Amino acid sequence: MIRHKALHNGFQYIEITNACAEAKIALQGAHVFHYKTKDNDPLLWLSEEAFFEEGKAIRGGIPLCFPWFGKHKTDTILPQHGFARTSLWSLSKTEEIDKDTTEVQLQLLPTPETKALWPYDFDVRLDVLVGSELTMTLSITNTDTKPFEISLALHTYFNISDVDNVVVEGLKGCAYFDSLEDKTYIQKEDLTIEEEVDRIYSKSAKDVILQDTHRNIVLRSEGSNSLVVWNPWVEKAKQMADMHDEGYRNMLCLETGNIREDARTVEVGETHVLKAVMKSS
Ligand code: TA6
Repeated sequence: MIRHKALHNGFQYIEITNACAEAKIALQGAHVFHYKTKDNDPLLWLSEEAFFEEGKAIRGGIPLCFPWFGKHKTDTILPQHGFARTSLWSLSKTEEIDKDTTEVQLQLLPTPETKALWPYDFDVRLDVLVGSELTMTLSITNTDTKPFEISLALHTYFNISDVDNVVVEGLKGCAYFDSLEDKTYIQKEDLTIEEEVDRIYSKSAKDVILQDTHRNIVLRSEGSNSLVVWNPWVEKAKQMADMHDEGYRNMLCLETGNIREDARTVEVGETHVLKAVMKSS
């Protein structure tokens, strides 16, 4: 079932339920902010203080970072992580594939507001497959008359039992840029979180596994050679109005993307596809 819902302030979202799973997707940002299968805890973390207001990114779920990741390279007054996550997308397709699987597609096209921030024509689609896994396929087509460069990420907040309990497998031996130190290192062991972490790993398409006490979360990506790992830790969590002071304990961001040297140039008429498949196991 696919239902169109709105909060008291008119904030619109889609509610998906099928025999296997449920999800909620805000039209603003094509933002998946809830996903769970029948027999598991929610896969995605959502802040209890998240804003569900026009023009404000939702803290949690899967914010879409496009057409740039992080601060804009040259103009720091431009919105962090681009404009996709605070723009109103349209619902371009819905399909109940079978009793266990629902597909929806959302589309973002240029507006005067986006052109003022980024002077290019594009056709961006997000295909979301809700079933035993959550599949996110972000396709960026260059409909302009000149190439453009993009950096992007599926900025996924995963729901964890406690930050002390988790281990991230699949990054051992990978180089990473430490955004807190502006330095590059090699990951020597599987990753545990004992402080603020804000790193951009250069990695192959190999799966990343988030090991927790009661479950493992498997993240598979395609079209990406970079993965961000972020936990704001104590001080940053306190500074965020839309995150409880202790909220950092129950979330870890593992963000499939194309960032820094993995940024992509999309030629005229070409399409870049970034895909992530995530599930509890
Ligand atoms: O993905 C990591 C990061 O770039 C961090 O540096 C932090 O800024 C985080 O994104 C959240 O950004 P936001 O704009 O959503 O508060």
